[in-house]
Amino acid sequence: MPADFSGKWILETNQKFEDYLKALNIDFATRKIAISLSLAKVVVQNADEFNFKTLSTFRNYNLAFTVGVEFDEYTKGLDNRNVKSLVTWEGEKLVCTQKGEKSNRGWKHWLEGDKLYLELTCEDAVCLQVFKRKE
Ligand code: VL7
Repeated sequence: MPADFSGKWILETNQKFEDYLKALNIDFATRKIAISLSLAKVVVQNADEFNFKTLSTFRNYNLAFTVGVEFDEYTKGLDNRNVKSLVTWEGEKLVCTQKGEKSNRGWKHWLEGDKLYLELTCEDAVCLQVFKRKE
């Protein structure tokens, strides 16, 4: 049985998010808004099919994918880039590589206790977001 990420999650801590935003070339004003947001993640998981919604009062971002199937991702409302994305299981971690203009770009999700972890990487920036389950 793979890990089950399904549910609604609320951001609790967000380390080095601004470094990640800078690596994506997000402008100063947008960065200041972005780092002040309370983010929620809504995950629907059916076997290896996923739907991730990242929600905020400023912008939302939706991503649907199947593990092991490369797809074209347009990071609409984020840095607005086109990447080739592939999500795979590495043990109990869900690992995404986003091939495109930016090197070393991707993310990893895993569970620890009742928390959802998300590590976001771009170039030499690594952001760690920890979410708690919404009651
Ligand atoms: C990660 C980071 C922010 C520009 C707006 C800020 C609004 C809310 O890739 C992500 O999640 C994966 C893994 O869960 C699934 O798609 C999204 C959060 C956004 C990039 C870039 C700031 C502009 C943020 C949508």
